[in-house]
Amino acid sequence: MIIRNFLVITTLVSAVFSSNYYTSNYALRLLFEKEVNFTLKLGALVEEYPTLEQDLPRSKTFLENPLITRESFSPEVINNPLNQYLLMWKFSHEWVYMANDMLKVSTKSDYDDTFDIVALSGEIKSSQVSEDDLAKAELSVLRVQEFYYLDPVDVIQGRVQNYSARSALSEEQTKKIVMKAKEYGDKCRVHQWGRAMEHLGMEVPDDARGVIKKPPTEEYCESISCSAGRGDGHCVTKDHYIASYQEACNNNSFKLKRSKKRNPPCFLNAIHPTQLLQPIKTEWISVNPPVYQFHGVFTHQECDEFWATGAAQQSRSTLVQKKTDGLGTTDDSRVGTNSWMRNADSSVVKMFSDRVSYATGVQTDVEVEDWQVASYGIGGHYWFHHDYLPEDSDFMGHLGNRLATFMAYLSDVPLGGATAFPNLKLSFFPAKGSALFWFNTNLNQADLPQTLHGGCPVLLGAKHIGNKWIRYKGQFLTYPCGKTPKSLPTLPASLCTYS
Ligand SMILES: O=C(O)CCC(=O)C(=O)O
Repeated sequence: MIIRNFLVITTLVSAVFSSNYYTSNYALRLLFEKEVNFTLKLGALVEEYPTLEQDLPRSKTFLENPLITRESFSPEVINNPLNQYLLMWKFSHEWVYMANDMLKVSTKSDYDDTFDIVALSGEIKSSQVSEDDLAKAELSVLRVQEFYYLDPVDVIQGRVQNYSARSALSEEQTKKIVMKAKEYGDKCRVHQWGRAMEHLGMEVPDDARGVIKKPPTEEYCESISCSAGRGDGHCVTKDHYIASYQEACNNNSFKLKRSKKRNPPCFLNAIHPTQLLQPIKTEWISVNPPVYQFHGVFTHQECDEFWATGAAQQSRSTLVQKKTDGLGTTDDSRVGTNSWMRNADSSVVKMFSDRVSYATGVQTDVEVEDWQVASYGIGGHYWFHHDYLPEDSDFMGHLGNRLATFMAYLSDVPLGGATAFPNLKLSFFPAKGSALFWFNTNLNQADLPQTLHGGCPVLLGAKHIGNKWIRYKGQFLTYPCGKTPKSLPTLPASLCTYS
């Protein structure tokens, strides 16, 4: 009895703390692993106590229809936003009911030695997904549906473009998503999803019927952005930036526009002996602000090792503030996790830093920020922003502003997840081992506002990146202060051979 009470208490305590699955690809992966393990454990219990199948009426469905099995465990399944939503639903509803039923039956006399039943019940409850967390996942589903112009009929039927989820959404789940849109005053989505429900023969929630009878106009729906806006579900007028950003993320009409004469593609010389056999291929994308793209800077294995070094320490990403109270703020304009690593942490981190130096000429040994390893959750994104720091930021310290950003893509992302620069009409889709490098300020630390950029919502896949922000202070050898107030940095000629 004492053990049982202890388990129930620890269960409740950890349930309180185990929220925020929706922001974390890593936590969701672990939750998928739990789905596999709990199903196996349940199967073993049913084998041990044959009467359990009657006493736990849900067990048959659980065993016959797990969301994932060892055999089906694959990136395509676990990184599908609808599977992630279905999993979160299961861990906020069905597994919880199952855990409660288990506790009840464990008191029956047929189960003398019920420690294993109680233990599994406790394990399940400690992984419980909170209603709040699930509500954010609903918002994420709405975000990708709106942002990538998905047909809600497809989404409800479990399709994300050409990828199928493990099952369709149920009527109850769809209703909750519609009600989430209603809660944020998003009439357009309520109408779109409500019509989709009708089309699929589902019962539309009462609260949505009015909107279906009196739909908002098409012009109105085109003029606003709700879940696709700042990502927090509130509708805003779609201004030039939002429209350009959404378009860049969808890569609809943005083609790399560059004059070959002014912007020759440039190929890196192998300036370091380790790069002799594999010089880093560099493209000069934009002069003002200076933006470069590097191809094949890191091997896939190096990317995996780098990500694995920072994966387990991930916590919710925060926004840079003027004043650093050490906590940072969180909101749904950034749905993801991150952790920080320095050269001394592991040889792979040092090797990444060295590679940044070979590719760009910056020094990465002293007076630099740590590496940020970031990852995104369901429909995870980072709303557009600048990387340079506000002038009065505490974070500026003695190192000066963030002269440049080096961003390494540690994974391929099958759908969505581009890095988009709305002002430059540019978007870059993640390719594992490639990197972007751009200057946030000129050589006199004046902000370059055209570097506005964001991480577009991930539609399908896991997006992991590594960011190295290069502060102004330690870079005077390669990037000395400019001759004129507007002098722009460029990669030193010694690093490039022009074709
Ligand atoms: O995820 C991206 O593509 C952009 C990330 C970014 O802007 C940042 O971490 O500051």
